[in-house]
Amino acid sequence: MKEKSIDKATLQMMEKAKCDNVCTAFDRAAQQEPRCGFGELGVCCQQCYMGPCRVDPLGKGAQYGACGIDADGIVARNIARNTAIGASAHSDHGRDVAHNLYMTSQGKAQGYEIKDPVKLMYVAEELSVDTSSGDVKKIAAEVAHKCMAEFGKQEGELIMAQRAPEKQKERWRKLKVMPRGVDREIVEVLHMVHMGMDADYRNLLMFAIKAGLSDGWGGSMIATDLTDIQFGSPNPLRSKANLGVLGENTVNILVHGHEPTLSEMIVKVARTPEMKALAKKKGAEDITVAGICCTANEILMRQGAPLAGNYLMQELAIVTGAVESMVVDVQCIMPGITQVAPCYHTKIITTSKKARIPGAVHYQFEEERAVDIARQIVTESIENYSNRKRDRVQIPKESSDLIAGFTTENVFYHLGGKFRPSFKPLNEGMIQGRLRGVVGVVGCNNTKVVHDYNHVNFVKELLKHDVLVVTTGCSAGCLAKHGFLDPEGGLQYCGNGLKEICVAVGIPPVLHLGSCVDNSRILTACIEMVKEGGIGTDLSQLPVAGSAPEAMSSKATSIALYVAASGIAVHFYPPFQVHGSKKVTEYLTSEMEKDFGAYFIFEGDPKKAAQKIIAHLDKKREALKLKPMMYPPLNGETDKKAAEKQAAVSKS
Ligand code: NFS
Repeated sequence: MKEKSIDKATLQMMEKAKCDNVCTAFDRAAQQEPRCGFGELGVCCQQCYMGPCRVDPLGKGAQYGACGIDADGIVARNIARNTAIGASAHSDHGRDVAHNLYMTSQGKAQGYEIKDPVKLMYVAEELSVDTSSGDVKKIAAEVAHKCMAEFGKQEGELIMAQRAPEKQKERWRKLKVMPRGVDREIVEVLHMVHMGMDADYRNLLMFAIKAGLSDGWGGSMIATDLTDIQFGSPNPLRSKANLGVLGENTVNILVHGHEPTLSEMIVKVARTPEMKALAKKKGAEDITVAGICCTANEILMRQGAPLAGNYLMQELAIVTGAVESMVVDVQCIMPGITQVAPCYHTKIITTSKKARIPGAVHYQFEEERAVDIARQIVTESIENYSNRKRDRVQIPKESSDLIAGFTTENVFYHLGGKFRPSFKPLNEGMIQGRLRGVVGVVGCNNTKVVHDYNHVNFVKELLKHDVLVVTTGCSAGCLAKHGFLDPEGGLQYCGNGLKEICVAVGIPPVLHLGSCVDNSRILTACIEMVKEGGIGTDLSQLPVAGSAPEAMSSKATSIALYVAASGIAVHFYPPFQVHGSKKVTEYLTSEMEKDFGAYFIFEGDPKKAAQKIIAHLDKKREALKLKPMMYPPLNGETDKKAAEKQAAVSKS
């Protein structure tokens, strides 16, 4: 049987799960086969109780739903609804962070501080908040208020969308997709997909794009900026990734989900002498707090906490038998974890009123009592250490070194060198042909793809062709585990041009930019490239692209749409469920370029997908009349020869 993952630790835990008689997502997904073809193609409609209806894409059976909607309408409606769900998740996250900042400014949030007043001032000025008083709390309160108001704004344009280059904004205005307010656009799309509303696929797609843009240039951007202000902007730091970070003799607490508010506090509390002493008293050497999914990225980027695993490893982390508690907040949390946990001693602790799971203990998170709640959770986890069933423990050895903590602001600094912070070396690298371009590799794992396979093989192909990779989300988790975020380890995959830049600047060839809301950093980094000059005046002209090679969630749909609508071509796999409509598929994969300057590539083979992206970058380079690439790409069998040739060119 084909292996379901390329990650050794994951495979080892899958084997253990089998021995322990534990069912995981991999098993449950297999039980769902064969899937419904109508659903896969997106032509199943469940908008009203006359349904579910389905349209035969082969043209033999029914061509319309009971109400008369055709395949194009059904497909577009499903994508639009999916986008609204994804955009709402990111945006609600952003709203919660804004609320936390506000509570902190009022002195009502226990244990929180405002850690980056410099960024606070920068954002305040952008939001037209008066900063003359220099009063951090007062300014933070106003910034939080202004950001919260962006969600409910009914008219005008999102303030942060003004960061986009002029050409881009003009395009959005012309197409009437410039978002007014975040909630406004999401609700409008949800209204449109109600039965008996919009049946015009193109119109539906435009409104879905608008909701997506309200996520990328609204909810997500607010989440990133306010998290930086509140918890501190990340800076490059070292840490480790994979299940091997769990301690054989430490109390292991896993934080999982997305919002940084509680997890940051748990890390802080777990590092206090008081808690460490309690752990020792109970026979443990220390306390390990590690993360899963995007919570992992949040605490890694700012606190250097290790990353235990990505999305498809959440249950398998429990299977190690060495996890005292898994503390979850919102999004990407499989209800399956409470089915796995009873086989070991692990406590599943839910903390959000919006995400409760049967079988879990619930501690409602409240800013006012954040430290108390964190202390209670850490204490109970320590108490649970003595319940660990030693004969059921098996922790994989795998753990890779990594560097994380890059941001638009500090990448600036690193690429520019200490004394000349600018994006110039990056742009120059592309102009001179040392660097082909930059690709953001992001997103989830999906049981329909061999776990981590697409991320790894897609990135390998890009690096070989001198493409710098930036990464977020569970893709970052994957690339960290497989050694790409380690400056020494990552270099072995690079073409010589990229290698030269990485060595000169001292960065890995894959830069970890954070969680999925931090995809907004990719947008702001692109803006800086445009500002630096020489490679286009609009994001759609840049030799850049995005990819979610193992996409899973609705949030990925929203991200993909706002990235493409921002002029950045997107590879996405498994594909959007649109193939039941020729028109929708054609729009996304081709016609969209005329409107937005970018389009979608739905390709399952990671090597082929990378080659398509490389061809896209080359097309952009040609249009910009950039110099030809300095070095031939490293290729398969000829890798060694090409490397020698490149080394010779380098020397001369
Ligand atoms: Ni993004 Fe992050 Fe992971 Fe996918 Fe889920 S954790 S917000 S949605 S699965 S990358």
